[in-house]
Amino acid sequence: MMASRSPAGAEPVTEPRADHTIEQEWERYTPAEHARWRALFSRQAALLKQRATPEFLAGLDKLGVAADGIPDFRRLNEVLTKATDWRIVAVPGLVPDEVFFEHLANRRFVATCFIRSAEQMDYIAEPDVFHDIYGHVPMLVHPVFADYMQAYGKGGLKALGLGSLPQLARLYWYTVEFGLIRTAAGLRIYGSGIVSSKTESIYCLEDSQPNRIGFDLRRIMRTEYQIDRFQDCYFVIDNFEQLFEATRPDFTPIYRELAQLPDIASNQVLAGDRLVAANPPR
Ligand code: HBI
Ligand code: FE
Repeated sequence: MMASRSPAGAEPVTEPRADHTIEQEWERYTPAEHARWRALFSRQAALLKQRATPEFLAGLDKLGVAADGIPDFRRLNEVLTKATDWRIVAVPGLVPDEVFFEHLANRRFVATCFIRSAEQMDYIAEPDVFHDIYGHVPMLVHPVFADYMQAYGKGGLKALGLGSLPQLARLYWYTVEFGLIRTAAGLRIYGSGIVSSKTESIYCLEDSQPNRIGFDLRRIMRTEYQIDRFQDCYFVIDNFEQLFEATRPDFTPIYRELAQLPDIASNQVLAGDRLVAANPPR
C-alpha cells in the first residue's frame, strides 16, 4: 500500500519522532499536488498585492516562496534561519497544544506537509501546507513578528499551567490567524488564515458586515470566535511593535482579572471599542 501524507489515516514513510516531527519528503509530491499549489498561489498573488501588508509580501519574496510548486522546507530554512533564526519543522497534522507551544518557544514553526484536495481549494478546516507555509512563514521573516511568535509559544506553555489557554488562544486567533493592520494606504492583512483564503481576503477588508476593532489585549481575550465561517470581527493593530509590547507583561494577573468578566460574543460592539472603517471595495 502507498504511504500517504493525507491527514486522515496519515501514514508517512517515517514514523513521527518524539517531538511529533517527520520528514517533509519533498521528492514525493506528485505533479498534481504541485499544480494545486500553483493554482492556490496564483490566485492569492493577484488578490494580495493590494491587500496584504507589505511585510508579508516582502517575506514571501525573500523566502522565494513562488508559484512553481510546494516549497522544499530545507531551502526555506536556509533563508529563514539567517533572517530571524526560526526554522520550519514538518508534522503530520495538528499536534497537541503542549507540543505546538514547545516548538514555538524554541523558534520552530510546525508545518503540515500535505496539500488540500482539488475539492478543498476554497475551504479546508484543518491546516495544510499552503496555509502553514504560504500563510504563516512569510511573517516569520519579520524580526518583531518573529519575536512575538516565540513569546506566544512561551505564553502558551504558561497558560496551559494556569488553565487560561482559551483566553490566550483567542489572542493567537485574532492576531496571528486573522489580524489586520492599519497602513498609510489603508487596512491591510497580516493574518495567515486570511492570506491563505481567497474569499476572506476580500471580505475582511471590504465587506460592510464584520466589525473592525482597534487592538485591545483584554477585549480580544474575552471575545469568542468561529472556526467554520468568516469572522464576525477583526482586530486592527497599528504596527507590529504594538503587538509585541502587548505580550511583554506577565498575563497571570490579566487572566485573573478576566475570569471575573463575561465573554463577549463575536458580533458584539462595546462602548469602548475603537471601530475602524472598511476599505472601499475595488
Ligand atoms: N498543530 N500543526 C499544528 N498547527 C497549529 O496551528 C496548531 C497545532 N496544535 C495546537 C494549535 N495549533 C492551537 O490549538 C493552539 O494555537 C492553541
Ligand atoms: Fe494557522
